[in-house]
Amino acid sequence: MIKPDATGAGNTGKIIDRIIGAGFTIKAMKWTRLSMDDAAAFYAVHRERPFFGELTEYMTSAPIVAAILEKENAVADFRTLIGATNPAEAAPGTIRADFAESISANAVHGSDSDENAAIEGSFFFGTRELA
Ligand code: FUP
Repeated sequence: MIKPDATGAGNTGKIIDRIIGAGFTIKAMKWTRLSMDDAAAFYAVHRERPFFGELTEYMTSAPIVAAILEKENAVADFRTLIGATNPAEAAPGTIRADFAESISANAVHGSDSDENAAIEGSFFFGTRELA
């Protein structure tokens, strides 16, 4: 997912370019906006965390781009491409180092396992939307 800070700053195209340049194939993609219910459901695992309110407010503040990406070793390679959650700790040249504003407004989201990638993919897309 490309998050509100990045869509709002006009960085969507540059980020998609980096993703394709790193060898990912786009299987599905959409520009949309999360409702509060959507954001709360997507981040349900974080609902007891102190930053949950700020996170859901932020995630609904502007449009996002949701995508399903394919690559050998996609989960690990995407996390390498985007860098650490906190952009201050993200390696130089990663998407978060170059585009993120803060730990919450951190430009992109990547699934943390194949299992969660399947769950998060079906949160946004139906089977007919897969290329
Ligand atoms: P990541 O897997 O890198 O997206 O990070 P997490 O799943 O740990 O966190 C999900 C989102 O919660 C982050 F993208 C931003 C937000 N977050 C905060 O706002 N503050 C924190 O201290 C940790 C995470």
